[in-house]
Amino acid sequence: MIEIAKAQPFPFRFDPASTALVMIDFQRDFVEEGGFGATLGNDVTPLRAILPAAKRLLEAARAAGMAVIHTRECHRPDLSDCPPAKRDRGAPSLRIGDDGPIGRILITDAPGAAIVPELAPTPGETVIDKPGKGAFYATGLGDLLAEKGINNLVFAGVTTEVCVQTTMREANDRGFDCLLAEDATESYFPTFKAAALEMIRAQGAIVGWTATVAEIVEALDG
Ligand code: C5J
Repeated sequence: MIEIAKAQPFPFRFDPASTALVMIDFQRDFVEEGGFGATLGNDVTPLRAILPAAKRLLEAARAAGMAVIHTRECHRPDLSDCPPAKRDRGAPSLRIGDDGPIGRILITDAPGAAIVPELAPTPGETVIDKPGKGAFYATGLGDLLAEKGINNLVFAGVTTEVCVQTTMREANDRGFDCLLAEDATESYFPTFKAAALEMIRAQGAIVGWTATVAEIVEALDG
């Protein structure tokens, strides 16, 4: 067992052998110009800025022997897993499945759906493609974690209040103890990120814990 003493709202204890790092949607579509996030009118610069911290966390988790799981929000090329209710919202000019500057928006085999090279999965790491915001909906993630005997999850990813928070809440309901790396997650909206972090750790860690990458890495290295 190791402990992150400075985690909020109180120390977070975990065994790396039964903990997975979940890297949520570090895809070109969210962090690059021309991708899904940018087509919705967002500035992607803040999301790009966290990539070094996310890389540091990823490398520390790998070195500690933790399981690493990456997720991607994306849809089948025929859009059969994309409800019209999802596709019809957002930017009217460029919708999910349309051809954009880095390929079809949020489509499985399009260049924009790829995980950014800095955080690319290694051959042994699992990549979960998810049609929803949460990583448990319509995926094999729950079964995979059960097979691996995982009971704690450390999260990084984008965006904080959408896919990261949704997945963390789902995980919390399923009985996982969850920690979010504060500086390895980002939102297009600074106030949304701040509120999400507060919501997660409020009321005695009602959804989970938060800690900085430095605090997590220090605990893993120690
Ligand atoms: C969004 C995500 N923001 N990965 N997706 O639509 O958070």
